[in-house]
Amino acid sequence: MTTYSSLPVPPMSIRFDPAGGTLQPEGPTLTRRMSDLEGLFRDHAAWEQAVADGDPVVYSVVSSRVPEVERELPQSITTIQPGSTAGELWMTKGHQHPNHQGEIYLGISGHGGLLMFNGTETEWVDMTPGTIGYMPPGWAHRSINVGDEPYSFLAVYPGGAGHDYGWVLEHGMGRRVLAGETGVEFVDYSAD
Ligand code: PAN
Ligand code: ZN
Repeated sequence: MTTYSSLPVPPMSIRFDPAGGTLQPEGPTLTRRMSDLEGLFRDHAAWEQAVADGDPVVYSVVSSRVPEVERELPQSITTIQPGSTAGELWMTKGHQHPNHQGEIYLGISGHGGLLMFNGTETEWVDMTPGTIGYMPPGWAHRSINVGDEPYSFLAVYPGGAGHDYGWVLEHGMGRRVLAGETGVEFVDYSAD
C-alpha cells in the first residue's frame, strides 16, 4: 500500500480565472517587491534606486491549496508587471529545483519568456497565451515580462521539487534579457 509522509489532499476542482489570474479556492499568495530581488539585476545602483523610489511590486504568485509535499502536484499563477530597471526587463528571481525535477508553464495572458540554464547552455521559450513551456530536470528557470502589460502564466510542478534560489546567485542564468530598440536583446550574464 502507498504510504505518504503527510496526508494527501482530496480530489477537488480548482477554478482557474484567466482574466483575474486567480485560482479558487486559493492558497498562499506571495508578493515579490524590488527589494526582494537583491543581487539579481546587472545594475546594482539602479536596483537600489528603484527600491528607494517606492520599492514597486515586480511579481506575485498565487497558489492553489495543493501543498508543496512529495507526490502532490501544486499549481500557481505568477503575474509579472511590465517594466525594466536600467534596461533589464522585470523578471522572477529564478531558481533550480534541487531534486532536478521537471515542470510546465502555461502562458495565460500578456507576453513573456522562459529563460532556462543548465549551467552550460541557455534556452529561451517565447511565452504567449496557450504556449506550454517545458523545463526538463536540471534546468534552472526564470520568467521575464517582455511586453507592455502584465504577463501571467500557470505553473505545475512536483510538490517535492524544492526551490534553490542560491543556485542562481552562484551560477547566474547564462543570459540577461534587456529591452532593445527593436525587441528583446540578450547579453551574456557577466557582461557589464
Ligand atoms: C514558479 C515560480 C514563480 C516565481 O511557480 O516559483 O514563477 O518565480 P521564483 O520562484 O523564481 O521567484 C515555479 O517555477 N515553481 O517551481
Ligand atoms: Zn520551478
